[in-house]
Amino acid sequence: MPDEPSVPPVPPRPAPPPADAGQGAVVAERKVQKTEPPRMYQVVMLNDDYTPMEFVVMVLQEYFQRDIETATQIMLKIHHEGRGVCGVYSKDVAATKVELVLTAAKRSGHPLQCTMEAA
Ligand code: TYC
Repeated sequence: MPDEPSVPPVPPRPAPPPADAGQGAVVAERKVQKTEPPRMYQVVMLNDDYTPMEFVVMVLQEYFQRDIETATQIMLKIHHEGRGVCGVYSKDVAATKVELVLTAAKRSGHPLQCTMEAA
């Protein structure tokens, strides 16, 4: 008796269906849209020895829409800990707020510094 092949022959694959599924129309595959939420940035204010506390509270009220109590708490936190978060915003808004604060500080002759960092 002749040797049997140990692996049976592989049958040919059926041809893939035509892209138009035989209907004369190409159907786009539905893909789940994944839109990442925009990256957020925190505006951080830094302590210094010269900017008056009242000016910092005014800045927090004016540019970060904080009420006087919250503004005072944030200012004191910065005063004691060296830095504090004024708010969290999209990139453009955070950059604009940093500019506004630095401009206001410079105009008033205070060395107040603030910056933005990825939240
Ligand atoms: N340390 C300042 C003072 O004693 C007050 C101050 C608070 C300054 C917060 C800057 O971001 C600041 N007058």
